[in-house]
Amino acid sequence: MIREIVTYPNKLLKTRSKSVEQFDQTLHTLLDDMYETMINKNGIGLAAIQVAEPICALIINLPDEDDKQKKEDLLELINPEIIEMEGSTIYKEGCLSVPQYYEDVQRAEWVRVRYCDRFGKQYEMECDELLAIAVQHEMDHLKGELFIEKLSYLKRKKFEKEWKKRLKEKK
Ligand code: Y12
Ligand code: CO
Repeated sequence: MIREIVTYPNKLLKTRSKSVEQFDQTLHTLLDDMYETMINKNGIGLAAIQVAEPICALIINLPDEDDKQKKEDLLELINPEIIEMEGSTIYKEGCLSVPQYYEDVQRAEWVRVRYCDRFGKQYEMECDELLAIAVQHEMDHLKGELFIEKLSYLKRKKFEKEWKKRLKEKK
C-alpha cells in the first residue's frame, strides 16, 4: 500500500524514532509499504518517520550502473548504528520530504554500520560513495533531523524564503 509522505515543515519530521523491538508482521508490512511508496515517488531512500511511523527503520535502493533500481538490491536497515566513520565528501542531496529542493551537504565519506534485518538478525556493512551518503541522510531522519539543517545560515534563509513562497502558491 502506498502511504502518504510527511513533508516539511510538518513537526512529525522532528520526532526521535524509537528502537524496533518486535520483528513481526506489522514491521514487515510497514517495510513493504515504504518500498512501494518510495518507488512510486522515484526515491532512493526512505525512513519510517517519513510515512509517520516513529520507529528506527529505513530503506535504501540505489540504482545500478545501468541506472536501474532493482528490488534485489533493496537494503532494509532496522535499528542502525554508525560504529566507524572516516573522511569527508560533499554531495547534492534531495529528500522526498523536501520535494524539488537539492543542495550540497558535507558528510563522512565512509561509514561502518551495524543494523538488523527485518527478522532481527544482526549485520555489519561498510558503506562508501552514494551508499555512505544515503545511510547518513536516512539515519538523520531517525534523529529527527533533515538535510536542510546542515545548510549554511545564508542557504537556509534562502531555502525558507523559497519554501514559504512555494507553500503560498500551492494554496
Ligand atoms: C543521496 C542523497 C540523498 C538520499 C536520500 C534519499 N533521497 C531521495 O530518495 C530523494 C528523492 C526525491 C525524488 C523526487 O521526485 C519526486 O518526488 C517525484 C523529488 O522531487 C522532485 O524533484 C519533483 C525530490 C527528491 C540518498 C542518496
Ligand atoms: Co530524506
